[in-house]
Amino acid sequence: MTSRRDFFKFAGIAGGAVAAASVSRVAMAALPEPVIQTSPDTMAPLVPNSGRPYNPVVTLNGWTLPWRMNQGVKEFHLVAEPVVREMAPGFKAHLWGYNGQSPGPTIEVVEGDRVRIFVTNKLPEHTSIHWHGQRLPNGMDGVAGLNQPAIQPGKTFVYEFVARRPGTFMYHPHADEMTQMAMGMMGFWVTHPKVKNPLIDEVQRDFCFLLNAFDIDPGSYTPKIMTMLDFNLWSWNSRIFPGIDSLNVRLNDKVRIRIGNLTMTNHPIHLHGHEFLVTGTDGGPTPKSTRWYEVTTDVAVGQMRQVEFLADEEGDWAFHCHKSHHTMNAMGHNLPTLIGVDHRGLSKKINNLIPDYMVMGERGMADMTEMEMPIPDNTAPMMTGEGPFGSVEMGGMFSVLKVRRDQKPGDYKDPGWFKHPEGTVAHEYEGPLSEPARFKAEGGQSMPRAQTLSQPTEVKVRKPQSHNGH
Ligand SMILES: [Cu+2]
Repeated sequence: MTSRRDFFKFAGIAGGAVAAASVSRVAMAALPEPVIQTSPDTMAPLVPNSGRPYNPVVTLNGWTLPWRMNQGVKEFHLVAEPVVREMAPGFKAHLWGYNGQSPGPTIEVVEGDRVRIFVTNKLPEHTSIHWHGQRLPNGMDGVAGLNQPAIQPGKTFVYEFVARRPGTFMYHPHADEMTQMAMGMMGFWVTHPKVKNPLIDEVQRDFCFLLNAFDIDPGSYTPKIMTMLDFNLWSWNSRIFPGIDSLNVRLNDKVRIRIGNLTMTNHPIHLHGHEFLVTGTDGGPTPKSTRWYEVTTDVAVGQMRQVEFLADEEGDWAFHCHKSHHTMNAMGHNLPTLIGVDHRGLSKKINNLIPDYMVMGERGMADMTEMEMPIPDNTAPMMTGEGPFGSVEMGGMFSVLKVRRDQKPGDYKDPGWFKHPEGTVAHEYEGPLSEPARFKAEGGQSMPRAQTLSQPTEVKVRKPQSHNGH
């Protein structure tokens, strides 16, 4: 979670860039020093110290790339390279990314800025970068083979264009794309408006993250790059719950969240406790007449959505993808449904023959979070996360919006769990119970049950006999 410690870490990085920018003219002629980040923490927003002012974004479990001004041009240096990403505490993945992380750093500029981006390729194969959604000269669009030659290993290319329209963008390779995106190569891009724009509101909190997905076998470190659809890790900025930081805001803050989808399926992103408006897409701000309130918005493949709301309800509000298998981590899922099948005693007997055997899901899957199940090293638990009331039983694309009355303006620190006002938490009913009345009819009126079926059908489960008489 964000802390002052993180802020100072970040300040250190930004300081490095400032130092690089204030050295000699000789250095100015050369490439900007690449800034590398190896921590997966959410870094404090990078307040611009040169160029036009703007209200910076916060990248969930990520950071913004510092730049240097070179005769009015904002210069950035991206390094495509293998990285180690901690996807959740205790689980590390060997990915490809930019400047030490997957995703790469967020690039923030202002509408009208001339931007020069140096891209150094330290991968074992060629690459390129496509600036998804930007208006730019065709030769800067980054499709290897179509708009430029691919960047060979060891080479550095320069992209240069004017950030012509404000909005929410992303960048990713357009060379051996399936491999390079499956390995985690992508990043966020925000272009802030130059002047007050009637379609772009000022907000107190502005968050951004990319939806991404990986297929990493339990116990291994490297994604399977041939996977087309059946990914087993659903992540935000290459982090999975409980590794995704909470979004911490002050009560009555206006909040914007920018989301881009670089997975191979759609994600209905759902916020509890508030209604939001979709105020922007990858095409720019949405006209006001097209906006309506929702609590879930679908972000399709290759799309970006910008949602905004007033955080006017205190509490810890779940924020997640609504596909339930996207809020779980890797598991063996070729399993029959065993709800209702009584296995008591059975696993013990099988264990004598196969020591690691276990039966899953006979009373639902919630048990799995409490079982002491041996899992291979470097594996994220399937469903986990300790909340104030017990296991949250989630994984993957899940986080929490924390709305607090006493959060300071501009403070992104995790305030801890919500302290509920007396009498506002669901609790066990302890009064008298009566038998529920059951409606007796078999089926509806329109399709009466066939008279010939005299005996109800039941699925018989054959259980092995045990010595102690189960
Ligand atoms: Cu999803």
